[in-house]
Amino acid sequence: MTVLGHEVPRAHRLPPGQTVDDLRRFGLPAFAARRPTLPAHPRLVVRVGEQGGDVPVTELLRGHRETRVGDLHCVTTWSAVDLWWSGVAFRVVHEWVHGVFEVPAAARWVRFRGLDGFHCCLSIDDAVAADVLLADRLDGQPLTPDHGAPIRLVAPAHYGYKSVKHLAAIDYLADYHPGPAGWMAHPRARVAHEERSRFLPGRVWRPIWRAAVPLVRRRYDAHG
Ligand SMILES: Nc1nc2c(c(=O)[nH]1)N[C@H]1C(S)=C(S)[C@@H](COP(=O)(O)O)O[C@H]1N2
Ligand SMILES: [Mo]
Repeated sequence: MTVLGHEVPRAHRLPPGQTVDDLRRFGLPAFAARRPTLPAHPRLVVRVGEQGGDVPVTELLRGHRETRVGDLHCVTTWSAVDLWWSGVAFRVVHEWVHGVFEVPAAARWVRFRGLDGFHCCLSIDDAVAADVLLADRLDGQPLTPDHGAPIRLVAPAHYGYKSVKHLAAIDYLADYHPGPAGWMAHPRARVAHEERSRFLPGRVWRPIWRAAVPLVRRRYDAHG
């Protein structure tokens, strides 16, 4: 990015409390050992109350592919920047769901579930933002198992735990469900507002989460 002809250093565009690092496989420590068996072709199941079925995700990817640059901001204060994700906007999937099922007005949350059992909710309002993608490619290559193959959610305006890897199912729900991240996850988790976790202000969480990084890295390195 240039402003008045001067290149703005990347770090100056980071959200509060973040520093740049490389993209490496990461997540909750309990999920480091969970390497799900991956299907060759993505399958995405949707549930809306008692209704449900398969989302034609391969067709939607074919017809609505877009490529966007987006950063991944982990709550533990590292950010991987300038990642080129390619996939279909969640809002395209959301419109397809509305065309096929009766979605009650009370369903204000969508839960994203991964093949490893991890899951997390976004409010519908946050999920339909233009930059929320179901991505199957990163930097021009098919997603690797490390980074969420066959498809993952990418929600760059929210902390990394919302960007669920190995996406298998989406559920329309009336209530927020914290999932395995529990109190560590914030219902909205907007990086611009530093909504890292519940109970304490984001800046208070910074050193606490930063101190956890070496331990989590060791767990993930042990499961290559
Ligand atoms: N299925 C699944 N998705 C997940 C996680 C996980 O453990 N399982 N961890 C989350 C967290 S906390 C982060 S920071 C990012 C890390 O993405 P990466 O492994 O591509 O670096 O994935 C998120 N999505
Ligand atoms: Mo994270």
